[in-house]
Amino acid sequence: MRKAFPVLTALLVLAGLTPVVAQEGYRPPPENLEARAWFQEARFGLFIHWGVYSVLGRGEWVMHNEKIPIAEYEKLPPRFNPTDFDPAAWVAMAKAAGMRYITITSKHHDGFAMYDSKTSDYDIVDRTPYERDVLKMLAEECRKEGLKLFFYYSQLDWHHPDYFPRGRTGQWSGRPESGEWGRYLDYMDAQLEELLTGYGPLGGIWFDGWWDRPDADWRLGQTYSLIHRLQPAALVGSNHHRKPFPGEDFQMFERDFPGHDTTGWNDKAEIGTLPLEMCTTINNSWGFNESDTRYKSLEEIVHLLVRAGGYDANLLLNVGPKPDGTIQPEFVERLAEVGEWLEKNGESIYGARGGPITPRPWGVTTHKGNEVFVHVLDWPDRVLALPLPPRPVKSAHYMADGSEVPLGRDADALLLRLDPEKADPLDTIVVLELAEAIMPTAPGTPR
Ligand code: JFZ
Repeated sequence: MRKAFPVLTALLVLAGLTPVVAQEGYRPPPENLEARAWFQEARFGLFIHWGVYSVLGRGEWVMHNEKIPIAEYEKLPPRFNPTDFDPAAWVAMAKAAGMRYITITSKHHDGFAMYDSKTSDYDIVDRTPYERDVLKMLAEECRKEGLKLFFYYSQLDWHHPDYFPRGRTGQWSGRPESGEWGRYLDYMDAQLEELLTGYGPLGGIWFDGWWDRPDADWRLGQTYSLIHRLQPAALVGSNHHRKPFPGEDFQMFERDFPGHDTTGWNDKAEIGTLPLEMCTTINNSWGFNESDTRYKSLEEIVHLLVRAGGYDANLLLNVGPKPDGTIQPEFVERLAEVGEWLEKNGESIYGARGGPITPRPWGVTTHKGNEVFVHVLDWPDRVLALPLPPRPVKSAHYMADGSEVPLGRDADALLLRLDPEKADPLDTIVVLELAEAIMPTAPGTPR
C-alpha cells in the first residue's frame, strides 16, 4: 500500500491513523530493559537547550521566527564564547536538585552541532572562538558524578541544503529549492554515530523534529537500529507526539501530562506501554530568553513533579543557559529548593510508580512495595474519600512526622480523616501501609 498510494498513505500518516514504519521487530536486549527500569525509577531529569541562538536571547526558534537567512545566522557562532561554562557547576546544580540525568541539545533545528562534528564544520569547535567540545566536557563530568547523559538531536534541520523537500518550517533560510533527502539522512546517521561512539555510554537519544515532515520517509528503521547496534542500552525516544514507533524505548510528552492535550499538539499522543517522560520548562522558553521572566514557583514545580509521578512519568525540567555558559540565578535557586524538597520527600518519588488510584483534582498517588503515597496537593475537606486500594490497608501516617492518620471505611471508600494543622502547602503526603505489596509491573507492560 505504501508504494501504490503514497498520497493516501501520507494523509493517513498525517491523520495519525497508520502506524509509522520504524525498527520493526525490535526486541530490546536485557541491558536495554535494565536501562528502561533505571529510567523509570530516576523520575527527574534536567533538560538543557543551549546553542548559538542563546547569543540573541530570544529562544531557540529565533532563526525561523525572525526569518533570519543562513548567511545572517552564521554570524552568531563567531559571537558565541561561553568562557564561564563550568560543567562541574551544571552537574552539581542538577544533582543538588535531585535530578538523576541530563538531556542536552547536541543539535537543534538550526543545525548547529554543539560538539566537535567531523561530518560537518558547522559546529562549536570549528566556528566559535571558544573552540571546545562542550558535550565532551559535560559527558566527562556526568560520568564522574554518576548522572546519565542523553543527547537531544533535531532531525529537522534549517541549515543543511539536503533537508529537502522542506517541511512546515525553515522556509526563510535561503537554501536552493533542491537537495537530496537521502544524503541528509546519511549525514544525520553519521552525526549520530559520532555521538554514540565519542562520548562514552549514553542514557539515550531524544529525537525531535519528525513532526516537521510527518509524511516523509525518515528511514527510522536504519537510524534506530544504528543506535541500538552501537549502544544497546541507549534509550531511543522521539518528540513526535504520537504513540511510540517500533524501536523506541520510552515515550515523551511535551508540556502535557500523559493523556492530556492542553497544548493542542498532543491530540494524537496516545499512551503506549513504554516508560514515560514529560518535559516542560521553568519559565516558558526552552532556549535562553531574556524577556521571559514568568518563572514557575517552587509549588508549581513540585506539583508538576508529583503529578507526573502520579501519571507514572518522569519530569524532564528545562533550563536555557546564557551565552556566557552560566545558568541564570532564578533557575539555580528554584532547582536548589526542589532539591531540598526531594531530600525530605524523595522516598515517595524515586522508584515509585504511578497509582494505584488514578490522578484526581486534589492530587495523585504513587506506590512502592506495600506503601501507597497519597499526595494531597490541593487540601480538601477534613475527610478525603479514596477508592479502596487493591490490598487491605493496615494503617496510615503523615510522611512528614510519622503521626497517625485516623482511617474510616465506607461501603466502597477508604476515608482519611485529615488534620488541617498538618497541611503542607506544597504536598501533604499520607502513607498507606498495605497488608501486601502491590506487584510492580515490568516496564513496557500495560498498567
Ligand atoms: C520542540 C522544539 O521545536 C522546541 O524548540 C523544543 O526543543 C521542544 C522541547 O520540542 O517543540 C515542539 C515541537 C513540535 C510542536 C510544538 C513544539 N508541534 O508539532 O506543534
